Amino acid sequence: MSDFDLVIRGGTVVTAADTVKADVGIRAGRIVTVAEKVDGGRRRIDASGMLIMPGGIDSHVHLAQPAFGGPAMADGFESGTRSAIAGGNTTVLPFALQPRGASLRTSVIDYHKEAEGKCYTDFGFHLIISDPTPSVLGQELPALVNDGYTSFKVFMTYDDLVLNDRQLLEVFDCARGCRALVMVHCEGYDAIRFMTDRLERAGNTAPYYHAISRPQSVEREATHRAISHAELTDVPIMIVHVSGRESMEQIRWAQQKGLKIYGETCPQYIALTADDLKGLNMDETGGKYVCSPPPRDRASWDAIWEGIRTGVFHTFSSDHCPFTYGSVMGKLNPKARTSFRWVPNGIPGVETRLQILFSKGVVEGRITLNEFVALTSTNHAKMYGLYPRKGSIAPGFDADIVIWDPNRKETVRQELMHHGADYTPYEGHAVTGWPIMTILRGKVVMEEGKILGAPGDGSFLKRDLSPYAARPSVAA
Ligand code: DUC
Ligand code: ZN
Ligand code: ZN
Repeated sequence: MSDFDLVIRGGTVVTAADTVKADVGIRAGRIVTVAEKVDGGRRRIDASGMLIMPGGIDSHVHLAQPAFGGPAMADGFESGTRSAIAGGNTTVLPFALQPRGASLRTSVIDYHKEAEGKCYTDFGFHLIISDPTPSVLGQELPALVNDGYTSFKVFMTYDDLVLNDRQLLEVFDCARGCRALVMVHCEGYDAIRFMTDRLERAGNTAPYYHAISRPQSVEREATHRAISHAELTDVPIMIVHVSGRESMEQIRWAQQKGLKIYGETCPQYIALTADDLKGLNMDETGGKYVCSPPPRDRASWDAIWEGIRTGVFHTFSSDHCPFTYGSVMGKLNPKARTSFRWVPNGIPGVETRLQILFSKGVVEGRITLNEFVALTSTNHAKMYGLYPRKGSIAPGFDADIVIWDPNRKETVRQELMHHGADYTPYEGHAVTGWPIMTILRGKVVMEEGKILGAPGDGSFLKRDLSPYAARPSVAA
């Protein structure tokens, strides 16, 4: 008679710290034991030759976000989290967005209604603050942080979202007081508008010019400005979706000065380039790759790897932000055909994040297995207040596990995907390493690409304060 619900046998357990041959015993959704040999188990899984890793935590995904009159996102909570488990993830953190003029609390309540009963993964919410009124900063935000929404994102570009410098400073100052972690989208609004207007006047409207309209200098300037504001207000910030050397070096410079500046990067910055935006022949197929910041060039891939290997970046997220390509409701909407300005920004990626990093990172010898786990799971849990519940394989942690075949060779293809988009920007990319089973709190929810979980399996995660956010000052 066994007292384990599930035992995973014969595999190699990989955490951010260790790589050991061990069995894992699971009871009531939690890991109970990790030992050389675990007997029994109502269900046993033979993981010989496989890696047993913490389920992926993707701390940067966009699902069911308001469209502001533009095309709707291709993924709501159901298809987005289905895609996530197919890609070996067990937790996602999407964004509850406050439209201007709306209450932050109401935006969160509405977002919960969207998610209710639909999620295949566990999930928490970051907030997006677009309207930092005195009541938002004075009451709503601190109350929401207290309720487990302990991080939020602000934007330095986009008509509907951009905050000016004074607003950024007020928001950072508020984050310091309520100990929230701030994520910053660093691209300069005025520079992008100037470039966009100029390109359009010259008739350069193809999707490729999206990349020309927001070069690395625009990202670097905004990154530096965000860092300076963080220094002035003495608050830690996370610079998200860093695309290349210029911004990476700003973050490194700040870290070397002793500032608490954290960095995130994404698959598109090690696997795509601006040339992908040219499409087949400087045509609209380039719209498939339009995201912000845009993919750069191969030298930028090297810079991103330098940042990953030297610890400038703490998290590797997908920035999953999917739109359909072939329908008039997505990347090819009638307005988008007139200029890159109107092509919705964002690409799908939650299902291919782990494979791309594993392949280019572990298989090609740039990072260790343990660094892979840190970058895709553990650091996300630590950064966003989910540790020690999520993000490792040890007694007491939720039994969120991906069983990974390190030798499986696949070619990424749309027909393998479970997302709501009608394409993957990684079509044709050859990878080595593939998730063969995803386990959410002890339940097998994906096996060999087959979805066994159900919408509603996923629970909302009220998150702790991030240990990386502002700390209370120590009395002298
Ligand atoms: N920023 C994101 O974080 N995601 C998609 C588009 C964007 O600008
Ligand atoms: Zn962003
Ligand atoms: Zn994003």
